[in-house]
Amino acid sequence: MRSGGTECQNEMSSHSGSFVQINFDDIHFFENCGGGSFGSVYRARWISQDKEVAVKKLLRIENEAEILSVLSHRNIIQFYGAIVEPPNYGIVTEYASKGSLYDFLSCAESEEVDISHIMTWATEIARGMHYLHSEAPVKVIHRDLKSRNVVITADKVLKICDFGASKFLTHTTHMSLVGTFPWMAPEVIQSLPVSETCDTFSYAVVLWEMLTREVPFKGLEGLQVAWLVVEKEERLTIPSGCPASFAELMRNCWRTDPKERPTFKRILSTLESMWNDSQLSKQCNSFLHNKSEWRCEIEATLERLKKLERELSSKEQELKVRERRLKMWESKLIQQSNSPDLGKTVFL
Ligand code: 7Z0
Repeated sequence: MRSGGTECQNEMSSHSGSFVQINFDDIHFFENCGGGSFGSVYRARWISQDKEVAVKKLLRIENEAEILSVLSHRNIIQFYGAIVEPPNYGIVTEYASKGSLYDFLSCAESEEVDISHIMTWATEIARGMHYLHSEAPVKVIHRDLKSRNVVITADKVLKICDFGASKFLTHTTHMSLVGTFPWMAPEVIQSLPVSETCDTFSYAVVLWEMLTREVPFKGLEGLQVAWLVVEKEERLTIPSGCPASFAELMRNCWRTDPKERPTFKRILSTLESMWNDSQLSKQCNSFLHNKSEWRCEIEATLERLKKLERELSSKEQELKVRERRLKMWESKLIQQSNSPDLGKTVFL
């Protein structure tokens, strides 16, 4: 299926044409999604199909698009087609009208979510990830799963976005990377080789966000988060009243050794057994309602970590002063050893 004219046959043929090609003129662009925090993604209208769509503008279309275009699952953003008209390139997908999960969770006016809602959403994200890892025609490791990359449709279904982004290398800018540290597994932060379970780590951060409605490592600087997670093996604070099954799931997902973290198949069966636990929903709803009791635990951790940072930077200052003093001694010693009279004198 091709929509619109065929003026660009030549350019299209270089992409062996297995995906729908959409004419640039057939798209009417509206605003940038999420005020630009979502990268160069726009809400738009696909005129000939009379459809609201999302379009990610790119500098070029990588060959990977061919592979990603065949992916289809209820919980991943649906690919519609690509714009391949140099210098205009773009990926066109379905548009989720309720915006990102991040914005939903941080918006005070958003409706309250009860535990069955959280369980449904946790299951949906896990299903989407299980599809990407194990059911799709190609294995896709997301590497950048976070609540900003999960969007909510009009009928409140969650869709995972940007799973192809690491292959397009569209958001390798320093800024976006820094904002992503709280979701990143230690091996991802360190640019070590990754496996599927780096997404497991990120998934549990999103689960923590849904349960606490807090911003992970709020107020800490990106590189400090990286250092805390890698060097100090710090993890987000699981409030004491958090139901044990959720706490255990998050702790397992945040293990330092990627091989010890559960796969999404395991996570799905864990969630399944949690659904069957009638005690859990009562426990959980009281946990969600008593936020005033446990919010302080998260805040106390943040204060402790900020203090750690201050101590560290004052230690750093002290070391710099000492280093400077040593350098002065060194140059004095060199001067002295170079002067013939005192060459053999030892100064203490
Ligand atoms: C706040 O942002 C949004 C938003 C973003 N609110 N509602 C939204 N609905 C949809 C989108 C989107 C998107 C989008 C995307 F996630 C897009 F327009 C293009 C690409 C991707 N993801 S991708 O690069 O990993 C991808 C590439 C291919 Br090829 C096929 C599918 C996905």
